[in-house]
Amino acid sequence: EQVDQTYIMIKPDGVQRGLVGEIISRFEKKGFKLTGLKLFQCPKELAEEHYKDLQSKPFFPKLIEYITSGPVVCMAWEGIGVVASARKLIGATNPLEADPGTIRGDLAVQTGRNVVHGSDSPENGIREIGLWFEDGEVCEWTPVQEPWLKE
Ligand code: DAT
Ligand code: MG
Repeated sequence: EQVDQTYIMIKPDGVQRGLVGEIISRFEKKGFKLTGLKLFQCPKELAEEHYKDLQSKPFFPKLIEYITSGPVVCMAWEGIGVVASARKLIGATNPLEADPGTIRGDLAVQTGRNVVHGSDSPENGIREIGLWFEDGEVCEWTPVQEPWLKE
């Protein structure tokens, strides 16, 4: 199976609401490998680059304001099928449409305050990790639990 990388980010509302531990736990407990982690105040230019595909949307200025409104938690996660699986753990973009049991379904109510980001493809996972992390900030390591997660 193909090992992928995804960029997961706890947005400023998740940090302010004290949900950092709760959100990290969900990916940890699932069995994915954390390879990068930092608290970071995002500059406007980086937020704009990250969301450049949404540039023409009417909500773009508010989205940039939101993402830069306080520190975010930047994470890189690795695993088989991690991109699609993380999107399932996160739930639908609109938290009112997100299934119970998902992060947005359990912890949020508005699209504009949906607490977490997850890459939408393996290519974007690599692109976004490259955007948000400097060289040397992503670690290669082998968790002791690995033989108990994969046969
Ligand atoms: P996702 O974060 O589920 O990948 P997306 O990539 O389509 O969703 O949009 C990125 C973010 O932009 C999303 O998390 C919240 C914001 N957003 C998307 N659609 C929106 C809308 N119709 N109104 C306000 N904000 C929106
Ligand atoms: Mg997206």
